[in-house]
Amino acid sequence: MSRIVTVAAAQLGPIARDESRRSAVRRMVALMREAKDRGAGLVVFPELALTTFFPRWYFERQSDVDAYFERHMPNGDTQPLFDTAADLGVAFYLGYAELAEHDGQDHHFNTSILVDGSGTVVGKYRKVHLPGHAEHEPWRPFQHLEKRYFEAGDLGFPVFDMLGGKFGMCICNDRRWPETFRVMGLRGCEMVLLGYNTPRHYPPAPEHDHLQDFHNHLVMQAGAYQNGTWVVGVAKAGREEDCDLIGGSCIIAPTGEIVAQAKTLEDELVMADCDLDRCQEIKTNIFNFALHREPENYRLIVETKGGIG
Ligand code: CDT
Repeated sequence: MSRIVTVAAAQLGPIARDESRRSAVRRMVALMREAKDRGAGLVVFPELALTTFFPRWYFERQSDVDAYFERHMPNGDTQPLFDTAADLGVAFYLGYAELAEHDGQDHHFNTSILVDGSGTVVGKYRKVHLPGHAEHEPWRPFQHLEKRYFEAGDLGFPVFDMLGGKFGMCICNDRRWPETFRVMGLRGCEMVLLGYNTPRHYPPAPEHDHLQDFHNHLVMQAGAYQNGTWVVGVAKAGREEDCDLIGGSCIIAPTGEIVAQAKTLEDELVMADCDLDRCQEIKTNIFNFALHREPENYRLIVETKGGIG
């Protein structure tokens, strides 16, 4: 049986601070319909795809932060995504800010879900690597307050069976950490779906601004090759509220090669036919884990956080 999944990386252009969720969802539904017309079975949207990237602002009142979060998924605003998926028989990945309640306490996560072609949630991931800072730093031209507004994810890096293959998820900064891909690789992942919002300007090290696109592809291509998995990286791109976000959404083969890439910084579909069986080219050869890994020598990776050097 063929295991070719036609994937659409559904890049979004900027979402303004005053743009409603309904409007963002309308844009995503349009992309989903176009993707289906072009043969897609899976559509991948960016990180925090329902609103502007709100961690760029410091909010004193928690209620102003909570306004960007979803207490339920689906909800009235996002139901059209689920209905369209079921209508078209298309699966999707969606990034959003999740407000979960456990034991009477609110918990805030930067979350993604995997929804199958019947509109059913089949997997959830909560961002593990939260970048940026926890306190207001007025010297910055814009804030990156993910460490203030979110808790680190508590679900690890699971993989899910769907469309005849094994799918994993991660979110933006997670892609810079090889452990992210390796844990999913060890679970046999065949396609990693990931959304991102990456400003071109990095205030603590502006000398790296010109390397943002290079680093974006470097880490995703390495993650794909070193684990023999497809990687679908999807940006929210363009000038969003005076902050330039890189684009570069792409689909990467298990060999590490980019097979399709965005040409714009706007709403755009990037499509590829991805043969999941191609993962074996790498998984049974150069990165045959069972044959070549030496985990006894990697203990330090889980025994220390900051290093000992
Ligand atoms: N959204 C996200 O994780 N963005 C970070 C920006 C750099 S750290 C401030 C990223 O790793 O792309």
